[in-house]
Amino acid sequence: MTPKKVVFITGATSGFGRATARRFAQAGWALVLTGRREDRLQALKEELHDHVPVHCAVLDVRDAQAVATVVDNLPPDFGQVTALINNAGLALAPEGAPDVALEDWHTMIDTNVTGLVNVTHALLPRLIKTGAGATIVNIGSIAGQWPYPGSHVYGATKAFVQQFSYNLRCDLVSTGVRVTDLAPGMAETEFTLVRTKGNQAASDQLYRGADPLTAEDIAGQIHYIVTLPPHICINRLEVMPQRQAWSPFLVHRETA
Ligand code: NDP
Ligand code: 8X3
Repeated sequence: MTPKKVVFITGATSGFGRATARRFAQAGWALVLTGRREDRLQALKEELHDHVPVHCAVLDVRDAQAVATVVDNLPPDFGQVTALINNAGLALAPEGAPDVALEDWHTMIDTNVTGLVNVTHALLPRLIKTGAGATIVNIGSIAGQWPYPGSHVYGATKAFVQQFSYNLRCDLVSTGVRVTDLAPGMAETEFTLVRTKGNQAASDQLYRGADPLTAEDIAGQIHYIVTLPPHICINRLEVMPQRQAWSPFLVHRETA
């Protein structure tokens, strides 16, 4: 029997990551599911393991040693990774920069930049061994390209994701490994609940009437990117809900 292709997903306990696990399970891939919340990983494993092989690992991507240990200890059937979905991430502190706790800036950098780099570094040898058709999908954001008030360090971390993805492309061009910066716009997940530290009303208000993207929409885009013929690489894919668009430049006027 041909071994199943393996997808390694960070942040599989919620939102895009969980929907991506379900999408790849539908397509018959073996799943490596990681995240900090063990109960959610176990629930997802229960849901999917009758259909495809599932390996779960509790993992905080900020911890480079823990990342290396999880990767070093992948069971043999999950060892040859074809796709890495660098999805774990978060925004904090929607208020303006002067009012943000330094700790929140550090948490975003540690997760969205250091965490993504930790996982990429640990899995690169396995992806290169897989070669043609292997794919790294880094979840960036429209915030990495377009500034807006309250984005401060979050948007800056996603700008890092974009440039790191492009630079990786250059270094991996002879290996067959593809790299994509997938940059979603507004999508209804637990993202705003996390950003507002648990304010469900604020989250509901943001998405109300906006017909936002869903986690399943993004999972579908990830699956599309990863299953393209090996000679095609999407460098960056920016996806917004139809009802979201850019706004005019911000101008602060003195009052008379
Ligand atoms: P969710 O809050 O629903 O999911 C975030 C996931 O990241 C969770 O599974 C969480 O798992 C994981 N995570 C957070 N911190 C860590 C950590 N230190 N170590 C490991 N896992 C971690 O949000 P989304 O699904 O929306 O977000 C996924 C990605 O998409 C993020 O990178 C986000 O920046 C990006 N994005 C989101 C958009 C949106 O509008 N929703 C738009 C553009 C980009 P756990 O807490 O169990 O560790
Ligand atoms: C999340 C999308 O518009 O909140 O990355 O920055 S947005």
